[in-house]
Amino acid sequence: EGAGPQEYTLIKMEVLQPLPDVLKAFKGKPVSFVAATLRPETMYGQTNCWVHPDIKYVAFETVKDGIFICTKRAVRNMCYQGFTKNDGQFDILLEVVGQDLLGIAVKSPFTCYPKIYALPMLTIKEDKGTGIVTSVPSDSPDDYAALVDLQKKPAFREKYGIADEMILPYKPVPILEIPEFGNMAAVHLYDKLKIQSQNDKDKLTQAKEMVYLKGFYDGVLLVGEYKGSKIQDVKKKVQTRLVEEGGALVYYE
Ligand code: A2H
Repeated sequence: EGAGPQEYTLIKMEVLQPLPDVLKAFKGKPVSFVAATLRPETMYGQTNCWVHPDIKYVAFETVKDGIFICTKRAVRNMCYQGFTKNDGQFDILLEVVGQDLLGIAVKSPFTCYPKIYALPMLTIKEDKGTGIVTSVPSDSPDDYAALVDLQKKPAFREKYGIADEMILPYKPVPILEIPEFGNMAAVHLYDKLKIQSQNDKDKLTQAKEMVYLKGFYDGVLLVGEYKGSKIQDVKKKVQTRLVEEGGALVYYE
């Protein structure tokens, strides 16, 4: 993209035990899906995790955090950032397509839902972040649009073998207040701009721009340790907390 490397918060979403068959080889080790986000302060509102059914993902062993699952492209970056035992080197332990990861249950830091599921998102890009995205439908228009697609289209759920209980109980959580947009900015803009689906590209871009700047400068946290603080004052502190508590790492690309 532009000038220098982009810093992301890498959220560790740990696969719940017992491990599903596709990950059985890693019995006894922690296995995590890892998602790159620019919005660590929104992790209180995670309702699920997104994977692309057709993208290839790999598993590799980290120095301190067990097994990570993400795209091979992301591992190539991570191996130069101290994630692997030998700098610049990694071994691929497993290769799967996203389809094989759908419906897997994980636990993720800071969210009020103790168990969330890996669900399909068709707009994930292979060449950004880890290819896995954490979903915060209250504040991300893309996430809300993709969740509504699944919630209102049983045929779409069936196509990917997603059970109702992986989706229907998961409501967006009010986690930050943005003047004019309320406490569920993404839901507000989805309705206001009459967004139709996760493929409604132009409107989603518009919604993202609107929510982004305003959220950063005027958004106030409604939950957690920094409740009542402005996002711009605590974004970095929330990231530090996530890292200290072992729920996240810092990742650059
Ligand atoms: B964000 P940038 Cl609440 N494909 O995290 C598509 N989208 C991806 C991705 C990929 N491979 N990797 C990361 N992302 C998403 C939270 C969030 C995000 C909120 C609001 C806006 C938002 C929860 N999802 O992003 O191109 C991730 O979603 C708006 C763009 O590097 C990540 O942060 O700027 C963001 O896009 C990174 O996008």
